Amino acid sequence: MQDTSPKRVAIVGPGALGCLLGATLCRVGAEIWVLDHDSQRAGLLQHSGLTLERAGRCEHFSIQATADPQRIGPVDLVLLCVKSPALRRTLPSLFPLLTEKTLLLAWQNGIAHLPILLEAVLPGPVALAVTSLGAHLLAPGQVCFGGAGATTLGFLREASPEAKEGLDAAAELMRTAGLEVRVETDILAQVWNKLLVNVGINGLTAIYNCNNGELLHNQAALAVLQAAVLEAADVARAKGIAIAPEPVARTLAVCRATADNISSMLQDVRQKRETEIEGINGAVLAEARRLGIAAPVNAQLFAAVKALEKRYLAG
Ligand code: KPL
Repeated sequence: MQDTSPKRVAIVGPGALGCLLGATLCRVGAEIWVLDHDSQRAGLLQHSGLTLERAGRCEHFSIQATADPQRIGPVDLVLLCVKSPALRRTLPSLFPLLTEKTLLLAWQNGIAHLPILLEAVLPGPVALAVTSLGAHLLAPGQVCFGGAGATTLGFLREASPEAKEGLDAAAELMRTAGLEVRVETDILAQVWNKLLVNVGINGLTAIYNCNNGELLHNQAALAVLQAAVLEAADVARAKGIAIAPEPVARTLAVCRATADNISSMLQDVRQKRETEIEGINGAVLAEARRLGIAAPVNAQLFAAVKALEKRYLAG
């Protein structure tokens, strides 16, 4: 049988998730490259590699890192881990990595990335990854595991048999590395089910400046979480999306499973970066308006995070 396992893997964006995936795939012997728009940080990663801290233990991995995609050249698999606000400007820099066989796997939260990926003209197949893995960065290249969670992969558009084989091989590589990964045909439902979780957790953790688990002990936050998730579930159902039962209970389960994790949105706020609020509560609000559905709690969360962002982005 032909070995279709991805050998050369490029991680684009060495944030918490990118570093976690890089370190995890190093374990199974894949050749890992990290592409970073920041050449200074790329130099640091090239020199110091990745460190993964998990359950009090630290593991170190050597990788290759660069800000120059030409140095990497064509790869089998691209794990696109930049945040959705950076997606549009990142895609053109990926062409040196891509052939018609390269699978591009996009790991963004929310739904803002969907139209960008659908519009993009790229040489190879594009698939989405929807994950509940938790991780946060301690320093550049040093990542702390924040909770195990399932990852689902699937194509946004109809894919060729070769592309499907490529996705199965990527899933198998990740499973070999110890991740819980499955391939689904209805990835849009997965995207929305994850969106509902992010709708409930991300904005609130940014507003209360707390880890995911602390939301469970904050009655005011819990009431907002529940209302925001139910509003988003109504919007999803009105769009005909197959939402899994008990979205609030599932969101609380993610809070428990990733209790020590600093959500990606709180990490953005602490680092004074643009957040993904537009693609999460903002996107729910926009869809609700289009459908004539009220979403006042999502509107409040959106406004509160935008106000937080404005304070540091303006300064
Ligand atoms: O996806 C996440 C995020 O932080 O963006 C969760 C699942 C909430 C884990 O922190």
